[in-house]
Amino acid sequence: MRKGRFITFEGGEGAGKSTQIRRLAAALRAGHAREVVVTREPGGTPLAERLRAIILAGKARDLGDFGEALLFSAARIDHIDRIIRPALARGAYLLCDRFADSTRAYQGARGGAGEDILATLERVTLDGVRPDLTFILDLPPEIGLERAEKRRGQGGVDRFEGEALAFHAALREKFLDIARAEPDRCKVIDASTPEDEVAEAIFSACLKKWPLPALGEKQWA
Ligand code: T5A
Repeated sequence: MRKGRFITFEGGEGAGKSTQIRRLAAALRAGHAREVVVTREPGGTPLAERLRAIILAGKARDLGDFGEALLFSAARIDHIDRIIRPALARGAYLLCDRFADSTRAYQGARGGAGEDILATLERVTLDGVRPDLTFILDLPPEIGLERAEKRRGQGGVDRFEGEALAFHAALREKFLDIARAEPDRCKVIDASTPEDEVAEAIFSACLKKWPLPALGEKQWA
């Protein structure tokens, strides 16, 4: 029976997901007794990491939005089977950098793969494994792309960073649409504020969802 807590982080490029996952994982590990698992998509297993390398190098671009959605979903199925489902069954906090909402947003942003077909693909792929809480890190795409560029240094852009600004603006709207459609699961966080403020907003939302037991107890059960 599933006992764990599944938290996903979503948003556009350079929104600060990896930074905030590191911070939340450290806070959870310091203060609480549950196991904490940090993982990412596409990736998280050897096979899914191989698919990640192919997709982010742009080698599957010619398949189009739906073809790329199939590859992300294939990677996700392996990730769910080998990492996510077992960790949740052990009772872990599972923090995942991107998940199914990224397919809805990125592969849905251009409208080439219809919403209905992406929803059907998602249902089959997830097979009932859905996040308990999703943070949508929201910021203007210009800021996110600039952050991603600074961090990248001399390296080249990947498959999606290289898309036009209009694509990144459409993505932002897609993520906000998802949050509006599922307000109980999704919390929109203003990611344009300093790192500490973003971390505080995320931690508060976790505490609201899973209140701490009496002060002094180590376990955030
Ligand atoms: N994709 C993925 C799909 O198209 N469909 C899918 O189904 C899935 C799962 C993955 C790509 O694949 C696409 C989406 C992506 O394009 P990736 O390398 O994992 O590629 O790319 P991202 O997930 O976008 O990760 P990034 O590393 O680019 O961004 P993060 O993790 O959001 O940002 P982070 O934490 O690395 O921060 C970026 C920089 O900003 C600074 C950090 O120090 C860092 O230098 N920063 C801040 N600066 C100022 N203020 C703050 N509050 C800051 N927070 C972080």
